Amino acid sequence: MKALLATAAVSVLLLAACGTAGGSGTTTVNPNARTVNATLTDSKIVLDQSTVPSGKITFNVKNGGTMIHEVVVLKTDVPADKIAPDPDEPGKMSEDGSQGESGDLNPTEAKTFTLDLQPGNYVLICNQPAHYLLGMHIAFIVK
Ligand SMILES: [Cu+2]
Repeated sequence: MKALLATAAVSVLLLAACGTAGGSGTTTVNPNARTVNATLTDSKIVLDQSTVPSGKITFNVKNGGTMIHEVVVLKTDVPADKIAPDPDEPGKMSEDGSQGESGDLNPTEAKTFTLDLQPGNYVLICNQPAHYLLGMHIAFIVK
C-alpha cells in the first residue's frame, strides 16, 4: 500500500512538471512574446519563435552569414517553399503581401524593425537574388 501511494505521488509530480513545461515546440502563444529574434545564415532564416500574438511585433535581425542578407515579411497563405518567382527580376521572388522588411544587412550587421501585424499566415524570406532558392524562407504565424 505504501508503495502504491508513493507511485501515485510521483505520477502527480510528473504531471505537474509536464503542465508547466508547455510552450517549447508547441503553438502556444506567449502574449508577451512581441519580440522575434531572427538570425540569417547563408542558407536559412532562424527564428527564436514562429508564432506571435497580433499587434506590434519587433524583429531583431542579425546577419550571421558571409554576404548581404535581408528579411522581407510577407502575409500569405502560400506555403513557405511555394512563393511565386518575380517575373521581372530573375532569382527574386514576388513580394506580394509584403508588410515590411529589414533592408539590406552586411555580414555581422544587426537591425531592428517593428511591424503592426494582423492575424494570419506569413512567410519570412530573404530576397537577395537566389537566396530564397537556397532556402532562406520560413513560415511565421500571427494569432
Ligand atoms: Cu540572403
